[in-house]
This record gives sequence, C-alpha cells and structure tokens, in this order.
Amino acid sequence: MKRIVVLISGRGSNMEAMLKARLPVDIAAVISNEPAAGGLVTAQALGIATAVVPHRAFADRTAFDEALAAEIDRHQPDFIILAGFMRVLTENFVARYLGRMVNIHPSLLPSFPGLHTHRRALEAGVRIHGCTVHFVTPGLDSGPIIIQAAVPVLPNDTEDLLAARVLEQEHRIYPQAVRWLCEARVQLGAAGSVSIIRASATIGALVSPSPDDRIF
Ligand code: NHR
Ligand code: GAR
Repeated sequence: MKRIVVLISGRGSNMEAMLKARLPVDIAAVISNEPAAGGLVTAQALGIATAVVPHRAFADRTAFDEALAAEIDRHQPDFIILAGFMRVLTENFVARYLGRMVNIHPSLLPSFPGLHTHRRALEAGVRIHGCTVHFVTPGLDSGPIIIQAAVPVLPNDTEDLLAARVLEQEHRIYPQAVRWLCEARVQLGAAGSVSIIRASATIGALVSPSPDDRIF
C-alpha cells in the first residue's frame, strides 16, 4: 500500500473526507503547522498519528520547511497531501517532493490563486466557481491541474454559502485524485503535463444560470 502524509492548518474536513473514503492507502501521519488545528483532534480520534511543526517557532521559512521535511521524512510517504495547509512552501521544499505533493485549492484555477477565493469570486461576478486539485510547484497555486469541480454561484450567495457549496465538491474530488495517484493512474509528466488513465467516463456540463427549459 502507498503511504501518504496529510498536511493541515485548520478544521481538516478534507483530511476527514480522505480518511472516510476508505482509500487503499496507509495514512502514515497528519501534520499541522498550527498547534490548535481542529483536524488534529479528528485524526487522533480516528487513530491516526499526528505531529505539530509550529511555524512560529522558526526564524524563517527555510528553517520551518527543513523541520517540516524532517518530520515528513520520518514517515517515508509516497505522497504528501496538502489539505487546507496555509503556509507558502519554499522552492527547495517543493523540489524535494516534486510530482509527489498535491494541493486542493478552493477556486477554478488559474482564476483566483492565493487567499479569500470565495470573496473574490463573488466580487468578480463569475457565475461558475469551484475547486482544483493540482501538483505543487514553486509558483503558488500554479502547478499542473489534476481534477476540477464546478458549482454555480447563486443570486443570494454569501462567502459562507459559496464556500460550503465548493467544500462539498472538494470532499468528492480530493479522495478521487489521491486514489488515482496511489494507483499510478495519474502522473506529472516532464513538461508539466498530467495524464490520467481511466476505464470509462460520463461527460457532464454545468451551465449557470441554467438555461430556460423552453425557449420562445
Ligand atoms: N507552496 C508552493 N510553493 N506552491 C503552492 O502551489 C502552494 C504552496 C503552499 C501552500 C496552498 C495554497 C492554497 O491552496 C499552497 C500551495 C497559503 C497561502 C498564503 O498566502 C497561499 C496559498 C496557499 C496557502 N499563506 C500565508 C503565508 O504567509 C499565510 C496565510 C495565513 O496563515 O492565513 O504563508 O490556497
Ligand atoms: C478548504 O476549502 C481548502 O480548499 C482551503 O481551505 C479549506 C480548508 O478546509 N485551502 C486553502 O485555502 C489553502 N490556502 P479543511 O481544513 O476543512 O479541509
């Protein structure tokens, strides 16, 4: 079985979705940079090993990343899964795990990289928003895309309503992406290409606002 380490900073609902998806993987550890992350409690309750590498205790990003890498490497994971992990990672750290580290980002990349994605989507007036799982590269939220899910933006949306609609899809596509990784059905190619091997697929479309049922 492939071994994974999950990095979190907060609530950890994506980590929990990963655990509950019963993937054929060994979740070696959940590591947080925030000692108070709720996800640590959830992981412990589910019998998963946890660790904290508190970023505030380190002089700079390089020192933090070195400590984080040391903790990760103790568990010898095949893949590193960022699930609501909130610290920007240095180039050396990213290079060490290139092709083996993925992130879920709450927007349809390349739209809205960075923070406060739901607020920015509402401000931009987009009618379709969503989430993206991508390989982590040095450039923030700009690595090769593995899978995306789209949701409609609705007329009376607030940041919270929209975030919840997106989060539900995160919980579907992230375990799927990790399953593909562990089954070696998705790989980061040399030129940043991503190929996915699948047996069959249904093609769907999301149109938002949904078109009228009848056109006069
Ligand atoms: N690191 C690299 N090199 N590349 C990526 O693609 C990364 C990454 C680290 C984290 C997740 C990302 C997201 O999905 C991620 C992708 C944190 C920030 C940020 O600005 C931005 C993007 C992401 C995560 N963090 C602030 C910092 O100073 C702290 C913000 C806070 O604590 O609230 O590191 O959105
Ligand atoms: C998720 O929506 C995730 O996509 C987002 O934070 C939330 C974490 O929720 N990630 C980022 O914004 C990364 N900067 P969770 O802790 O319940 O999985």
